[in-house]
Amino acid sequence: MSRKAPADDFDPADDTAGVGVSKPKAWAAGVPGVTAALRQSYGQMGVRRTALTLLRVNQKQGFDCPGCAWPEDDHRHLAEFCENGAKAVAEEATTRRVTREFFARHSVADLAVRSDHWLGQQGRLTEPMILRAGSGHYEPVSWDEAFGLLASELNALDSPDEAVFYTSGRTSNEAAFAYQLFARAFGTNNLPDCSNMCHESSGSALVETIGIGKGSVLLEDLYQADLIFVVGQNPGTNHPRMLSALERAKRAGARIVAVNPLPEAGLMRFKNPQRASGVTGRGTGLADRFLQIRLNGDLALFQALNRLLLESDAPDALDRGFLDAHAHGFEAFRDHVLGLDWDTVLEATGLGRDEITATFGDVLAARRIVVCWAMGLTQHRNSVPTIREVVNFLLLRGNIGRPGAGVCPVRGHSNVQGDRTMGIYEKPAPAFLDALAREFSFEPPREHGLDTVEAIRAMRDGRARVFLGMGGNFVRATPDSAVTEAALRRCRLTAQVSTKLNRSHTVTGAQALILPTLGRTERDVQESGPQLVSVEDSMGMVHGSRGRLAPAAGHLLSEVAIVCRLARATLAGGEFGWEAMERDYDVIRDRISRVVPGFADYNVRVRRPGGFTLPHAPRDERRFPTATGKANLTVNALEVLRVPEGRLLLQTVRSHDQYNTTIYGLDDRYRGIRAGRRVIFVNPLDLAALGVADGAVVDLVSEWEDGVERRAPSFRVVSYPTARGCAAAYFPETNVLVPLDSTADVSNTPTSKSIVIRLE
Ligand SMILES: Nc1nc2c(c(=O)[nH]1)N[C@H]1C(S)=C(S)[C@@H](COP(=O)(O)OP(=O)(O)OC[C@H]3O[C@@H](n4cnc5c(=O)[nH]c(N)nc54)[C@H](O)[C@@H]3O)O[C@H]1N2
Ligand SMILES: Nc1nc2c(c(=O)[nH]1)N[C@H]1C(S)=C(S)[C@@H](COP(=O)(O)OP(=O)(O)OC[C@H]3O[C@@H](n4cnc5c(=O)[nH]c(N)nc54)[C@H](O)[C@@H]3O)O[C@H]1N2
Ligand SMILES: [Mo]
Repeated sequence: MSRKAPADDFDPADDTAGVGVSKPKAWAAGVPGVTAALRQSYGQMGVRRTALTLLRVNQKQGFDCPGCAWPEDDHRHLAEFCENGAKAVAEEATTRRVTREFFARHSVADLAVRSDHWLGQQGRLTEPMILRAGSGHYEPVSWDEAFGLLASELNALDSPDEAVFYTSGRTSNEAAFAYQLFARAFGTNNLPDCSNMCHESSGSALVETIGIGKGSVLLEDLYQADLIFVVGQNPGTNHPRMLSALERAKRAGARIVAVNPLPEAGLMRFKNPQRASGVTGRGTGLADRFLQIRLNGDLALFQALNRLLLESDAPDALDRGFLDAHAHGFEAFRDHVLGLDWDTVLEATGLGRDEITATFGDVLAARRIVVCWAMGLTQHRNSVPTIREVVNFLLLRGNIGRPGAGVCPVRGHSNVQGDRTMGIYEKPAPAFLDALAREFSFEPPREHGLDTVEAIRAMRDGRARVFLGMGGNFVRATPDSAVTEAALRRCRLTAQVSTKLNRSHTVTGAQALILPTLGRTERDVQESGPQLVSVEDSMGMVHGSRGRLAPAAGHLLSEVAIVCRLARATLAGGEFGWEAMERDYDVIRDRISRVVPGFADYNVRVRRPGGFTLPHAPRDERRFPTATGKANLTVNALEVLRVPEGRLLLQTVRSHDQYNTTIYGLDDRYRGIRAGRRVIFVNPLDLAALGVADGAVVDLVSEWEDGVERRAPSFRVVSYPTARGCAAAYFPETNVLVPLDSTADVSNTPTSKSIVIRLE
């Protein structure tokens, strides 16, 4: 075994040899969840601030939790937050500060070798900072000079398409709308976002099949469902409040089928901390059936269920009335699926035929079915066909557009769905651009812009030279870390609008800017008074969010103010009214209400308790605004992802102590990991076959068709009950292994859940 020097992002505390490993937990949440959250919060913000802050999360007069996009229930508990929501809030509401003295002490070169964990732990950014060309340190800069530099670099480009305007998914509707308007007024649709790496595959598949790229269920539908599939998702860690909804659905009679290579604790058993029995009792067994599928086996599974439905002689196996009235493409779909080969299905899924038949029994017994999914379905080469097959499955029994049934892609970032609704999209619809043109009397660019992967290529090749990040951590969230870092370094200027320090501030262009901004928990006061912002959750509900805490520092500007001032510095003329928008966000909402369908009376409705629900044609009226005018059944070729001898298929996942690239701590409690992140979970039978011992330290080497060897050094092997052949390790440490060009067909999402690797 060859040993490599540690990667430059090593956390001194994250010593591979010092990792603690114990048995994975069989249940999630409950008291340890709450105490873990409070401990973290007290450490970051003290006891009094913790109480004041956490009581405001997701309350009707409070702020939207920056944790995830799971919707709030109408009957809110006093403490409508979860362990990981509390950690997200504590991370933002921390009392620690990154000051100009900090940057004087730490050179950029010094910061560049710190771990993600260390960088995040330094606290909130407090004033705008500049890294001048040739300098090794960030130094303070006035807002005016910062905007002036960005404006002059933008205006010096040969074409507006040499600028990249990235967005992460925490940005409010108001800021997102202003930001896309600025990019388009400047002259480009280069608006990549985190969604390109996240649910883009869901959007692509859903737009084609049902005519709208959003989920079709509301919380009430879950409570009325007979059967709920949770596929490729780890809600115990990533959407903890979803567990309460699943528990309630179960009490109302739903069966739950979990489809996952890992027996995730939250799916197996859940103790609700907000009910007495959750503190003392055994909790609720959530999944009635657990299908331990192989990575990438889901297309085969759903196609097999579809074949069983087509062959069934149960009189109501298919909803003929629905198919005749609303579906297109039945014959071609049927002919394709009837040719499905069972051996291929069993190979791809790793499941027994009896398991699939038994699941089919659940399906036949259920009138109303919901399928929920997240990254386990979206980050593979064939993600779009897989999700299309899920839609086929639901359409066959008329499970879209009626209560208790539908598609439920569970979104990640708390406003990632809203940002897209507001026009953060590199491929805007012509109707959206027409409306924008009318409202603001200008000609927006029509050519499609760059998505995330294309933006990296453009910077790598010198075709894009100024990068602006509205939130997020571009350098760390993206694939092929070495390539991406080199790409960013080629830029003339990289600028980040951020709340916290992260790696993207340390891997810079010739010049760099840090533009510190308010977080969701903070008061946003402009000339007209305190402002309200709004967000859209995973189920298309829009509601207001008001921060209550004093801003982390006096110099912070809101994201809206940053965009409006940058626009005024950059653009000559135009009828945009940036000053009015910055002064009063009601002005932005008025303009949104005239551009984006579904937002009429925005300012009135956003102030109603609970907000309002956006229209969704398939859900509301069984209308499918697709190219055919109907719901499209699709033909999806099944190809088994075969891994060569001696290799494993690796998925990159989140631990319980992280929020994407923000590392809260080094534990992953449910999976039994303490004090370390450089671990790889492998099935014991695979370890035996590979001749690698549990506890061994190995390098992970990815193998891809381009022949380039990508290596992530020093991971401790953990024998773990994952599906055969399917390993798991945490991102972002493993992003270095994901080839830039290995992306999903159609959606161009990096294949972060299926990377062929060998252990060395
Ligand atoms: N606390 C916390 N909350 C978060 C986040 C966070 O980092 N921390 N991130 C937010 C964001 S942006 C997002 S997108 C969501 C992500 O939420 P998740 O999608 O739950 O996140 P992952 O950790 O990527 O987990 C993927 C899950 O899919 C399974 N899986 C992987 N490949 C396959 C497959 O081929 N088939 C099947 N059936 N299953 C598979 C994995 O075993 C794992 O359980 O969470 C959001 N919420
Ligand atoms: N290998 C692998 N890679 C992945 C994934 C995977 O599963 N595997 N998942 C992908 C997914 S699903 C996603 S969504 C992306 C995430 O990609 P990003 O959204 O780019 O990354 P985050 O880590 O969520 O961004 C964290 C940073 O956002 C800033 N921030 C936090 N709150 C605010 C705010 O209110 N305003 C502003 N302006 N900044 C703020 C902070 O500075 C913080 O450091 O990563 C993707 N990358
Ligand atoms: Mo995401």
